[in-house]
Amino acid sequence: MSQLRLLPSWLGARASRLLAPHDVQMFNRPSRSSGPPATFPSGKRGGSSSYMEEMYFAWLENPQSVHKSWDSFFRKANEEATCDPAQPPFPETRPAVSSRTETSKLVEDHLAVQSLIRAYQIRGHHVAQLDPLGILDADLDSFVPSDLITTIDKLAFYDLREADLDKEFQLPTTTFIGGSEHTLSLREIIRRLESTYCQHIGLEFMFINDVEQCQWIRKKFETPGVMQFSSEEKRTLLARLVRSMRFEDFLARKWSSEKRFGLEGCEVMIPALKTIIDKSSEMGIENVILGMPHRGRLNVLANVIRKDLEQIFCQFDPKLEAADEGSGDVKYHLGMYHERINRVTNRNITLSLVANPSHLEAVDPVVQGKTKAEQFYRGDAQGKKVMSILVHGDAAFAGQGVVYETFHLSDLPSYTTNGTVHVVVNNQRLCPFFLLLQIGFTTDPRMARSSPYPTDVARVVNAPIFHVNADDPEAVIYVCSVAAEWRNTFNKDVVVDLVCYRRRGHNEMDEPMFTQPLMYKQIHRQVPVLKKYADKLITEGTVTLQEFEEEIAKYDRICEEAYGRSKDKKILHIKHWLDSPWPGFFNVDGEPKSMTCPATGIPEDVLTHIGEVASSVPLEDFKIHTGLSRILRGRADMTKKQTVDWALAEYMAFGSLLKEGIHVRLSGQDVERGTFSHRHHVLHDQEVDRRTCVPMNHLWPDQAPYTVCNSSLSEYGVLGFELGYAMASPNALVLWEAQFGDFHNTAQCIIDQFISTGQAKWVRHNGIVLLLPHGMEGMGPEHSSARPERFLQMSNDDSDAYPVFTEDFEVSQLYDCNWIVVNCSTPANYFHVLRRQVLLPFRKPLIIFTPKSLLRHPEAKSSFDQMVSGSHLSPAKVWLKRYPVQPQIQSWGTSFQRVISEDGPAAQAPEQVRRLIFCTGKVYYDLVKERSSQGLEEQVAITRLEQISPFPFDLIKTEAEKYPGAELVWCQEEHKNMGYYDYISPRFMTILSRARPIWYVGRDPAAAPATGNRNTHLVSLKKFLDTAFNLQVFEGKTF
Ligand SMILES: Cc1ncc(C[n+]2csc(CCOP(=O)(O)OP(=O)(O)O)c2C)c(N)n1
Ligand SMILES: [Mg+2]
Repeated sequence: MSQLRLLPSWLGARASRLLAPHDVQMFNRPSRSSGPPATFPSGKRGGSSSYMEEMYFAWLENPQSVHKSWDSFFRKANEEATCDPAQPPFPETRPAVSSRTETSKLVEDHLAVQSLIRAYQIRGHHVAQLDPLGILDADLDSFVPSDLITTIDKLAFYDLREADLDKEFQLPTTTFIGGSEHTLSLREIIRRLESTYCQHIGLEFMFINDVEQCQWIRKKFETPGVMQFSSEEKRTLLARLVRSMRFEDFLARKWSSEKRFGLEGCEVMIPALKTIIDKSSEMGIENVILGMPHRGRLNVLANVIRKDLEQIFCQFDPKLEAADEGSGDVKYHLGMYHERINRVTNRNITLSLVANPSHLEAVDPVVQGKTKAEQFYRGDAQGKKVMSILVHGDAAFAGQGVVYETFHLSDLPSYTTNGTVHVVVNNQRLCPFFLLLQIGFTTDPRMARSSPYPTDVARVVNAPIFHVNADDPEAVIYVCSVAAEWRNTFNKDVVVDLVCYRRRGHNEMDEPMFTQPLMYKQIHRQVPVLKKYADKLITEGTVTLQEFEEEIAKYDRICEEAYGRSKDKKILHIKHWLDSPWPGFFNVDGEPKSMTCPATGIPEDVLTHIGEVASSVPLEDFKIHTGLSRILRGRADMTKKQTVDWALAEYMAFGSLLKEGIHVRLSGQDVERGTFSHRHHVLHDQEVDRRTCVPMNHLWPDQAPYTVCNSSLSEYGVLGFELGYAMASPNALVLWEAQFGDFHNTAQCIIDQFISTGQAKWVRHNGIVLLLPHGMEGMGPEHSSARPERFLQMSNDDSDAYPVFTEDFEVSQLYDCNWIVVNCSTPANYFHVLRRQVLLPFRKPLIIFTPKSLLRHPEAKSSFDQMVSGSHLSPAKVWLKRYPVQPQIQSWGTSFQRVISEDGPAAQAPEQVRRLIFCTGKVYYDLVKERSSQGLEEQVAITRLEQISPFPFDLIKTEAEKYPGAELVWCQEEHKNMGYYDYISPRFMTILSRARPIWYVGRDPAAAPATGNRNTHLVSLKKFLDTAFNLQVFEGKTF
């Protein structure tokens, strides 16, 4: 709120407030900018009292510190004031009224009033009383905009005078402060503007480019009497505050030395979230997906999601045993899913809170992806049934880039969730009074953000931002109700900034007095919001003291009883904390229904049909580019010859899954065409702007839908989004493709915290597929390596344990691992691994290193034979017959081959073979070429490892045993400290019982993944290929 400084009488006379005396607070608010401005006022700041005050105080302290024009001004004014104290020393800027016509004055005054109204709408929030402690600035700035009428002298800014205050003015159509009145006195106009924009609600919305939306907000907040609550509503609000507050008190009493990241200081968040949910339910929402950090999470689980209290309380017992495999997670990270009746609307509502890691804001895109998927599966394209709510901490909201990335998905057709309500728990501000700080952890907010508010990031998507003083529960409830209405009217994001404080430290074990003693003395004096609100309702007669006390006693009893029951719980089932249950997918115990995977081959006629559609334009009068016609002719030709390249194999995999009712979604940068211009899943009419066709959606009349979408240029946000999408249903193939594999590292948080560890922590399976273009092709250190070593290092299969080869070894190994890492060398195997991903009776993340040059390599082709179901005698099946380790596959048709063994001359006489080279991916083709050029087909066998992790111990053992006299070599094109070597080496040792060495052939260790010099690239390639076929090189070496 506007402030009055201690001025000399001649300044003070001008500065008497227009408003009620309680608005006037007598203390200084230093400006954010250091030191006083150095020049004489001019332009819009001329005559501004706050500016002048700054100057005056600075001048008083040291006349040299201000510009000399100010110095002489104050000297002169002082002299004049000494002569005639009644006379203000300010020069009169306004020309005499008599010199103007009455009409022009009328027009000018009306224009001035219009500007004044607009000034409040734009800048009123800067002086709103947002801080519950009454000492802080939510925008880190004590500056009072000069165009707000905080003191009478500011009327001069608009060329208005005190005498104008009681004149009536016509109200413009851009304000609703008049209600049914069209004119108001200037005094009343200012009073109503102050009451709308400068009290406990601060509105930021005038940057929105849509007039209708601005009008809507103005109407919601400006209309007189909008914030009136029935006594029923007030009692509900009080009861919700009781629950919120007493829940934290209860935990604090029972477990005083436990971390729980309590909500104290922002207890109003519980009624706030409940209001958003109530209002949304009233407007038709049936499913709400929430994401939030640690603070207040247990309270949200208890009082918003309504998780059984004993399930929460039992987690404080250190002796609680875990029923599920995996690491589990701390209580304030777990997710939850609950269907119930909304008591206010009496409608069904499903609430889920998505499990999240400690990494703040990482869950945001995940929540959005899950929300999008739920909308998609319900056919809720407009988001009328499903919505998301994201809760943020102020420091994280301002500091984490993923917040921005997530906002940028909010209006993209394939990523929009049709509006999210964001709630910021804003407990961190600068305290100029004590020059002390309230903190994120221990950081001064001025050091933590460059933007005035922590919420400014939301402005990029034109989301309105409603700041509200969290100690005024009714203001909070009103704002939340409008926010929910906004989301459900315009289907756009909106932010509620709950300006609050933290009664304790960062967590309950933190001592805030270490770093902010005076601030916390002040906080400890602060009357809790519940008491303040209860007192208000008791005073106004809405509730009696007895009713209030009974409400408290009732909830305390509920907690005590639940606490009693919680002591009986000895085992924690994290399965009961799933945020996304998959009904029917697992058996009743949550286990896979089988430990087998059907063969992934498909009938030949299905392959042919998909090939034909892939090479056609299914729409009439649709003209495609001639270059594309050539590509489609190529596909038709391959289909006729029953062969596939990489792109066509992918088509076959996707198309066949669609036929089986599996939704396929492929997302990433430029995925529609494919980074390497090989995919072309979206055809563009060359003559009609924006007319497109996705042939994959024209395969069969009753097929599942195919979504292919170019994403924004984000990895963290988009991968998180797709992960959330894959979370919603097991019956989908959700793929994210990196433009080049190395770009996944800007999404590392999603990979580390969710993909590799998610199941272990939260029991939630996830079948997301990452397509990471990878390969050393002389393109330089960037764009070459998708960093397989990183994924392999995080694989959890034991390098030193000799496995037991049971009949279901292949599938159970997949079940036990944290993710599957493959590098396919043939299109057919790529086809199979994509299909296997969905046909498995459980879900695992799948990381595929995908090719670049192999996309067009003449040898990198597969035949239908390698992809069909049934009794074809394909080379794959010949191989399987010879090494019958996969009985179910043998009888059902072709499948993914974890290892592709040598099938040339060396395999005919394995005992003659002198070297067996194991490799993975594209280097296979270089090796085959080199072997042929050296005529070593009989002496050297080459075996491809297609599934790197979990390591196919069984097949590698068989391969090694097949060539008893051969030296074993691992060859890779990546540098020695990268790629696969460190992963495969100990596993080879285990399976070979350390009886035979596995020699390394490849590039030397290096810091960068690849050279930037093409010639160096070729030289190093030749060098390691020479070594690979130098049969003497390891002679006499020991291991
Ligand atoms: C990405 C990330 N960086 C750092 C942390 C460590 N950390 C945990 S809470 C916290 C302060 C968060 O402040 P804010 O977002 O304002 O939430 P508050 O605790 O004030 O509610 C920090 C830095 C984290 N959890 N995640
Ligand atoms: Mg904070």
